[in-house]
Amino acid sequence: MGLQSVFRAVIMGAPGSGKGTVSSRIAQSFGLKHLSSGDMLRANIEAKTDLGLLMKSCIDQGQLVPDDVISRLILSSLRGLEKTSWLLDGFPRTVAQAEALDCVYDVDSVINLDVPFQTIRERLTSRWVHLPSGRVYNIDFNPPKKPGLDDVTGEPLVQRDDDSPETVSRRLKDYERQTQPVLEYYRSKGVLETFSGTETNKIWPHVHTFLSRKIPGHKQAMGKA
Ligand code: G5P
Ligand code: MG
Repeated sequence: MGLQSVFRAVIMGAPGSGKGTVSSRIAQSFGLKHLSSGDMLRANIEAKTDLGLLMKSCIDQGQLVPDDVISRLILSSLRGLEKTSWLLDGFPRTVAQAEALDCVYDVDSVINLDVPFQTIRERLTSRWVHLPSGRVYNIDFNPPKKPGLDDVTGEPLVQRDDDSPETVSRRLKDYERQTQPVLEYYRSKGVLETFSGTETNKIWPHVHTFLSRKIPGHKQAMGKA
């Protein structure tokens, strides 16, 4: 546990395992600041920043961006948040990134969403996103109120360029090769907590109970939970 009542967490899981969906529930229930590396990169692409222009083809093809680029982006966005509880989603994704984060912050808990790859393949083909906010929809699971439009702004939803079936396969392979070692890294530090299942609504209560116990000031908030 960090000093004072600051809580620092990471959410991990394969592409499409529900990190974004669960993160927004965590942010809402526990007030952690949610920082998604993918949302930040996509915002840079949308805004046509130098970084976005350089990284677009890499991301569209489902390849990881270089460790130093993403580590700098995330660590600089954490600057000034020393007294804020946060949740990192999508970072770290390689052992080198985990080590870069370790230089600056101790992580209190790592939540690992363990969802079968077949389930993931089905989900990602029916995902729609509102790029400016990162809000995520799914035609079967959480459809927008009006087809094709964001619930809050009414702006159009799009499909991510990296959600085509071939690109999803590549992302899943990269995940096995580059990101699973990060799970080992955190397991050996004793901070890894794995939640397995095929449905977010069934996984979520377990994550909620776990965090209720972990987060300072939330211990008794929900009774036994
Ligand atoms: P991202 O943006 O970090 P991924 O690939 O890690 O991308 P992604 O695709 O954003 O992860 P997620 O956040 O884990 O998936 O999942 P989600 O969006 O919440 O849920 C997926 C879909 O399933 C949604 O449509 C949701 O509504 C639906 N869903 C959720 N639960 C259920 C359920 O129970 N049932 C059903 N039916 N549906 C459900 O990274 C993108 C790229 O950025 C670069 C890389 O190029 C990466 O490929 N990048 C990095 N590169 C290097 N290092 C890093 N640290 C990087 N971070 C990003
Ligand atoms: Mg996501």
